[in-house]
Amino acid sequence: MNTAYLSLGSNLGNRFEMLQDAVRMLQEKPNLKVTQISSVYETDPIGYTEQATFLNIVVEIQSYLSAEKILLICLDTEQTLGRIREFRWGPRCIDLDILLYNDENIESEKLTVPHPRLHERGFVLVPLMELVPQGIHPLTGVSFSEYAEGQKEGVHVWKTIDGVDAFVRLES
Ligand code: A4P
Ligand code: MG
Repeated sequence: MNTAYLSLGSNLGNRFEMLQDAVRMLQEKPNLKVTQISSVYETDPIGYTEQATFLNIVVEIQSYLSAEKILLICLDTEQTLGRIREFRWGPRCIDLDILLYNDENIESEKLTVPHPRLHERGFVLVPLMELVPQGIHPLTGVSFSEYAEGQKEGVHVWKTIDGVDAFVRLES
């Protein structure tokens, strides 16, 4: 069994419903289980800053699928929910990234794991630390909490969540 962490973000349309729909779609996959979910955070945009604030979550999944297969599920979920890629780091109704896949280091044309920008983004680190408080970066050995120091500005709890099932049933 493999454990992976996915980052989900939305800053277009009904952001909360986008996250719910994406988690529901993940839950419906036969070979994959969503085992943990973070609080929902409202976060200032990073990269291209002239855009609306995001809602971000991190989920833990368990699956026998390869990281490449999980990436295909992420891309398929983005497409189904109607994501239009306009430009890099620009607004998106839903974005799913693989942060970690076990402690593996994967570098292929299509996939880089751990996610190359994981350690420099509060909107990823803060929710990830909720799920793995003692977590360390598998390549550098530095703890996520150490990386998160100084990167928590602009990352605020928007809604606390009481488990995956409660999350998908919440009224937006
Ligand atoms: N790819 C490679 N590695 C991965 C991975 N670990 N997970 C490839 C997912 N995909 C990976 O992705 C382009 C290609 O990256 C995929 O087809 C896959 O083959 P994309 O989603 O189209 O590109 P992107 O998301 O526009 O660019 P990028 O570089 O992934 O952006 P980031 O780093 O994800 O940043 N600010 C806030 N507050 N919250 C956010 O969620 N998100 C971004 C996007 C910028 N600023 C943000 C947020
Ligand atoms: Mg992405």
